[in-house]
Amino acid sequence: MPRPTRRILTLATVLCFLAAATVRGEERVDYTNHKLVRVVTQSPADLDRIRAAGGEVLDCMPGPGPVDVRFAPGDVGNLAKLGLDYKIVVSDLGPATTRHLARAAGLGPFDDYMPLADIESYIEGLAAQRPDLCEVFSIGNSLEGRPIKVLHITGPTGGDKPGVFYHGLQHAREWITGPVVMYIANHLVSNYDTDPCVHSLVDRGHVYLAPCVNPDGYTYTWTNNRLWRKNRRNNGGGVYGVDLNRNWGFGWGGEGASSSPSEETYRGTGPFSEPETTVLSNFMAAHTEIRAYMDYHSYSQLLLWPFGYTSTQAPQPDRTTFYNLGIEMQALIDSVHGQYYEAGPIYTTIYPASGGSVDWAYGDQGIFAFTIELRPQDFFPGFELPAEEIIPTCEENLAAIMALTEWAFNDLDLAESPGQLSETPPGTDLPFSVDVTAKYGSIVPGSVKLHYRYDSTSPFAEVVMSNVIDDTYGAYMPATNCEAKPEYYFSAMSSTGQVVNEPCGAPNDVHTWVVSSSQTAFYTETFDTDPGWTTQGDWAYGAPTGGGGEHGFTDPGHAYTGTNIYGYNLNGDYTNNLSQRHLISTPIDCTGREGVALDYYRWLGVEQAQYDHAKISVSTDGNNWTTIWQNTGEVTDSSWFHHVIDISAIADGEPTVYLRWTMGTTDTGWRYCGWNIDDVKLTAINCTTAKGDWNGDAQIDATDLRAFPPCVHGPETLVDGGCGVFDFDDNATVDLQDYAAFQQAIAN
Ligand code: 0X9
Ligand code: ZN
Repeated sequence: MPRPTRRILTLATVLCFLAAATVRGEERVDYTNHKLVRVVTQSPADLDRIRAAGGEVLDCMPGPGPVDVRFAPGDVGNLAKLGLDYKIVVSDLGPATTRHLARAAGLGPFDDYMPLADIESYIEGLAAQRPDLCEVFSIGNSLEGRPIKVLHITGPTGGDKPGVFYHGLQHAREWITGPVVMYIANHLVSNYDTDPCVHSLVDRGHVYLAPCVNPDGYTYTWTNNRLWRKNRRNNGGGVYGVDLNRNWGFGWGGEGASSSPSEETYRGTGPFSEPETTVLSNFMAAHTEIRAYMDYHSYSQLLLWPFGYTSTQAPQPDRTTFYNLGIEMQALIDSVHGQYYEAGPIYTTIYPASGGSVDWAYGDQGIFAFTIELRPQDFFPGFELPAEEIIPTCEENLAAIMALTEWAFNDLDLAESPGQLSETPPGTDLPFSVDVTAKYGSIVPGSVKLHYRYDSTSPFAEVVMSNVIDDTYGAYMPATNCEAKPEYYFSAMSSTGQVVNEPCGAPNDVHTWVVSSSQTAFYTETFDTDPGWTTQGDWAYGAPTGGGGEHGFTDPGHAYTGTNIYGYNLNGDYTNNLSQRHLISTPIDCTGREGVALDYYRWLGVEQAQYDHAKISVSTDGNNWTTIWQNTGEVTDSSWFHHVIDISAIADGEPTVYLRWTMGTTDTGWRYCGWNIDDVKLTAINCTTAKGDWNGDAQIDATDLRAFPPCVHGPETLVDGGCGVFDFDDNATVDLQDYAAFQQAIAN
């Protein structure tokens, strides 16, 4: 099913700036025993009646149909008198608004939300842990005089380096945004020594992270009003707060911002009227190395880029860059926990909003600026995302922000060309290609290189890649045999002097290549004669008769090949209330086999997996079984189906391998035709390379001779590289004793 467009939902949820009580806000707001009620309205007049009964309509565009309403305890009694259908969704809104009292001790940093002091201690703790990589400093003070703290992370290498700036909590109630920034900090610091890509990123640039840029507002959400959004400017008349994300000086005062101090989107008295936006913009303007920016918000799962003040988009080529980065991040987020974040420019994807930080960062400073609205998708739970979702939200967003950071820190973009092969047969050259584009400077001619080796213990060889077409560069790695385990990476140099590797952790992280011939059968059982396998229950050897089919289809009327098969009840359906009944093969010898796969034909009928079961398992001793396949839904084959299952993890190299097909258990109703199986094979990678045939081309000649000296002078002991073909005397070392035999082989 294609993804539904979330546009309408989004507008309905995010536009809603919640309770009027949250706007003025000096008093302590506590919703203990207030109820969230879903009331089904018939007409606009019903909305007025709900309000008259004391209900606060929370939907932004309430129409006829279900509407979310908050009722104070004293007003709940009025609900029944309205004569409308309703359901109490949350019986006590109190815990969410008073939860700051409840943070348990002994929790991990991402197990629950943290007050400001703990957030600051957390980043200061990281800096204390790795003073060689980190420092925490204040970039200036908030209105009430709280420091706005930034964690600066970079490796010890000097020189001019690019930077990125990511922050949370510009909007005070959007609590999930703080942990997301802290999580990025922890990832970079904790994995610097162990993850080659993190190490190289941290060395190559400045990462500036500020978990909380609105410390006054955030403090207020813990002490007074969980749903406070703005800063704490006293606007007079008992009205507080400027929406910091309407106060930035690019397109200030335009659409989607309010001039009214009591509104949630109040823009302030002028651009940068607030110390928080002034301090942040001064910091960004001073740090001209900053290339990318992320302003985390919540909620509604959106990934946004400029502009917010106008429907006009960024000019080319930046528009395409925003789009490409945006959809790459969107895909990465989706890949972690399957969460969909809609992506697009602010104005058209969420709503017009002027005076936002990303408009200024890009429009004024030329920084590639994004804003992500984090989880959840919907109004409920809205800003009060449950603590259990902190870590998943952090995880999915880490993937995206790492990609943005890598993009920002690389002067060149290198991407292995799409449609790349990763497997070739022996005896053919291995083709590689990479797309290289310059973002800063230009590509140094002749600097695009393929680095390769035939096994993980040899040094890398390098070849200059030639420009094939447009941005694509290609090169070949000379053919090898299928004992080789090729590894490779790409590199290129920018005229700025920066060398960029792909993958980013190279040479410690590399791509691999498989040299292999196709799978070939080493065991074949066509059931033309009775193989004498063990059968239980109604498992039988013989000719199928096309019976059964109470549900699904009947049994087959004929074998896949020949006359006979194994089937569970050759003449009809399996029975109800069945316990497990097995068909077990005789042992099969897989000694010396690699990449073993089960390859057979099936005709199976079985009910959905919560009712009836069919499975296949494998054993190396006939006692301990590993399931390799089971039905996950209803299966209704109406013809012979070719079924191939990789069993290499269990079967490779094993002297006795047993195969087992199981019928059952089944429940009390609905019978299907069950298992029918024919033409069972085990296949393995066919890789026999003659001794001396280095490149696997079936000739032993001068080409192979060239590879001999590195194999002798290279690693002493052969692990699994391609040099094994020169080990004529099989003593696990290629040496001069082998040379005589090799010369003999060339001569023949
Ligand atoms: O309205 C906002 O400021 C953001 N949504 S939120 O619900 N978190 O308040 C959207 C920000 C869009 N960005 C800019 N206008 N720069
Ligand atoms: Zn926000």
